[in-house]
Amino acid sequence: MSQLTLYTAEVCPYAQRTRIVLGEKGIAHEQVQIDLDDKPDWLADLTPTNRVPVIRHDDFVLWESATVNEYLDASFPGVALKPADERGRAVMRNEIRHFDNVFLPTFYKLLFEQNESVQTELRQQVVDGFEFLEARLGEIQGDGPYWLGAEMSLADAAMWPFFERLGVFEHYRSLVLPVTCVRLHHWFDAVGAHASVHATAHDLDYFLPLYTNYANGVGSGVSAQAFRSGAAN
Ligand SMILES: N[C@@H](CCC(=O)N[C@@H](CS)C(=O)NCC(=O)O)C(=O)O
Repeated sequence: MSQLTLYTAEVCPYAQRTRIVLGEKGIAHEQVQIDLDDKPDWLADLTPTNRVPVIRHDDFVLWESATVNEYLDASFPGVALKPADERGRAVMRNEIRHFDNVFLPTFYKLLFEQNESVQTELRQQVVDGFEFLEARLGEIQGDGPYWLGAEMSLADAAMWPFFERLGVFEHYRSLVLPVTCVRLHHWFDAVGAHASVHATAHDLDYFLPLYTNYANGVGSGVSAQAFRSGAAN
């Protein structure tokens, strides 16, 4: 029987991606919680990124949520969380890549930004980003309701946790997902209805105090440094 350990943090949306995949596939594992404000020294020995999520599968250690999730999906039985054909898988990877490298940096820069007129510009850029994603869904989703169509995939697991935190952005930065983004609204509800996703979810009261530092621009971890400068994590 193989042993699987997930190094995670409850607040972390990237680790949440992996928890969704573990839940959706019903993979037995243990979780080790990492305090992101007081990371253990051994985390840097486990992963050069010094970030969660990390998994240890027997003697194999792997980090980076997108890579971890592909590995878990390919290595364990259960529902397949990727398209059956190579083209579909390539599209899925590009959707996640765009989200991580283009959408998220602006999204988080808005949360860190303290200057109100810059916030106004960034808020518009994020709304443009939502509209881009909405248009993208129109091109690839068909009748949905998932990102890639009728089946849940790693793309849903990758994006849902960040949309779950939208209330934080509304509270601190008056950002809302436009009502015209009908596909995105439906998608969020459909993915959130999965038991595996629901099991990882929290309400706004949980998130708001945890994001105060980011909203005040003072987060000091490696993630905060990256997002404050508008980089990807
Ligand atoms: N690209 C990474 C990002 C992971 C990440 O940024 N994790 C954050 C927590 S949400 C972290 O561990 N940060 C450590 C720190 O801020 O010191 C992934 O997809 O796994």
